[in-house]
Amino acid sequence: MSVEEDTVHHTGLLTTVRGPQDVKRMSVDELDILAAEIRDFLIAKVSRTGGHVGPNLGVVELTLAMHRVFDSPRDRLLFDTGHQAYVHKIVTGRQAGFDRLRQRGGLSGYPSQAESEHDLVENSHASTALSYADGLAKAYALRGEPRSVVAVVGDGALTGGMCWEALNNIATAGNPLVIVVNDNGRSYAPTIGGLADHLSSLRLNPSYEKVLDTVKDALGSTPLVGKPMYEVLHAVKKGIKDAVSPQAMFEDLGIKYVGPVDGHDVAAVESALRAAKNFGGPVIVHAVTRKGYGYRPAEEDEADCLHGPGSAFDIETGKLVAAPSVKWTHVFADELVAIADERPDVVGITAAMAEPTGIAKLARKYPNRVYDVGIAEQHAATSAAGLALGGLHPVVAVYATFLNRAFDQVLLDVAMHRLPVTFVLDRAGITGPDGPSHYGMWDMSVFGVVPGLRIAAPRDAATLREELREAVEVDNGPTIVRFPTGTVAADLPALRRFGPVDVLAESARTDVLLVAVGSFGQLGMEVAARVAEQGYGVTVVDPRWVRPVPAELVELAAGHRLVVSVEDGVRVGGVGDALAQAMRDADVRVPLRDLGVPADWHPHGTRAQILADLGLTAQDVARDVTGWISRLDAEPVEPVRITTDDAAAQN
Ligand SMILES: Cc1ncc(C[n+]2csc(CCOP(=O)(O)OP(=O)(O)O)c2C)c(N)n1
Repeated sequence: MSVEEDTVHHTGLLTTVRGPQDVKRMSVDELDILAAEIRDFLIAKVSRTGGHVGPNLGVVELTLAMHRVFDSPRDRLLFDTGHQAYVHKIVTGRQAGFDRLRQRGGLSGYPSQAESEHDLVENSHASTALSYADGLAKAYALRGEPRSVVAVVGDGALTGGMCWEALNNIATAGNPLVIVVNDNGRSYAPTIGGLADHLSSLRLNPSYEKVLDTVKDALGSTPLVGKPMYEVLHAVKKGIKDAVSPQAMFEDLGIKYVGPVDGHDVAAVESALRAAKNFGGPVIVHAVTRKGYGYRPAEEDEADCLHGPGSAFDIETGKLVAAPSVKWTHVFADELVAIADERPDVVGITAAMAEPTGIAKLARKYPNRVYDVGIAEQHAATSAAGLALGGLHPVVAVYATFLNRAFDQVLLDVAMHRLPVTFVLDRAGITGPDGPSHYGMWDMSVFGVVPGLRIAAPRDAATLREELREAVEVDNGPTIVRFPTGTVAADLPALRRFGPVDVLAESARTDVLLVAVGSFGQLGMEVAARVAEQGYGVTVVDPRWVRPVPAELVELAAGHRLVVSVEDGVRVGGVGDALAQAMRDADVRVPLRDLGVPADWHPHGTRAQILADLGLTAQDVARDVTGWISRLDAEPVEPVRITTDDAAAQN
């Protein structure tokens, strides 16, 4: 953005906004200026911290209108997924926090109860808002409280099954409730599926023609947007051949439909919302918006309209400032394509995240071997079961945090049938700026209880490639390959392999067996070096396959005086816990200390900061290990020696 453009909108209206009442008293002209100032503000702030810029630029007018028509916090405003609540944060007095958005101690990237009474739920996983709204509306009806409940939900989030379960109930209950469908035609990429087609068909009705015209006019006078938006909307319209009765689907359900309305026209959205508020039953307001509206690099970003740059970006280009590096995701994506070249039975599944998970690379080479199922992780798992029953080997690539939703599907639909499905969990462990609901720290515990499921935690690029190949070779049950977020560290070669276990470091003394899970391999090496300075010998191992617990790991444990495990997942039911159980079962009485993530809600920050808070740095672990082993010197424990066969018999 040029300096000139940057100053155009700075008439200072935004600085007068301390709460929703300040937006309520503005004139329509002032609102237009305020909307432009909010866009400048968002672009300026988020370009420094990273965050969900595209989605928030698309809901500026929508959010202003909501705060004018409804009285938050008395009326309840819910944002599905929660990634598009920045404008709501600005309106509710949190402007100052944007300098430290998503940074430790700073503003959360999602709604946060601790931040404001205007944030009722702490969400970041999609497709829940309608269910919360259903319950709230029922509660207020029963308690006789005349409050409005409003839920904003994107067309992407609407591909999630919970939304439809909620709609079914909302329609039956008949309570007053306003559902604002924020239809920008996109999840990250264009939203897929029958529902998306249906929403597009809604745009074919005569009032949509009017919306298109209005949007066209607005674009003419909005320098940053211009023709592309009109063309995109129009192309969508032209592409739909079969006009079906548009509102029918919702109205058949028993939910009143209002729209479509131009979501960038505050007055139009406002009048639709007022009508909806006064209706006295469940109403859907269908708002057509443009993701990234008003910021050309976002609007023109084919991949995802600058959905959520993870770190600072250049305002002119929208490109990340950080130098590109090789990410775990890239290594996975490349290897998957290599495997698919050799194995025609290998197919990919993504839940609306083809680019972020790397599955897009496979889709580009083999478009008919990748299925984007929408934001539908449960369906992804059971659909994968179907693919496997049909003779294929599906690779389901999701963020670790999102597979939690599909526990029952993994357990009963996949594992009970011993089906060969590989789940690839990206962003496992502590992820950082997205905060507690995005941490992928439960997977090894939650899925560790699934019979017959094998879990691999690679430590570097070489082991990721290798373990992915081992996973897709398994033909009698599901596998998980999990790895963290960010740049993959340099390869750390093993000294030797014992069963599936890689021995990374050994010494003449066998005081401590350090079990370094996944990407903690390098930390293990540093710990060993530090502890060696205190005169103790540490054997560092990477189990590679953490579930089931390798018998060889138990055998190694038996040959040391102390076992310490360190993992990037919750301690309860984690790798350390499972190893302790396997050792008890094998009557190995060597003491074990398990280091990991306490089962708690850990705040957002960088991954390094959170790991440091949890004592998961080489320095902290070395200090702990030295303390524990030197205390054992005071009360020595005799190591018990058993063989691999003994350990296997117990497992
Ligand atoms: C259960 C779940 N799966 C995946 C995601 C990742 N995700 C975040 S936003 C998003 C797209 C949302 O699209 P939409 O609801 O249309 O909102 P938009 O960003 O387009 O405004 C996805 C897939 C998520 N938050 N939750």
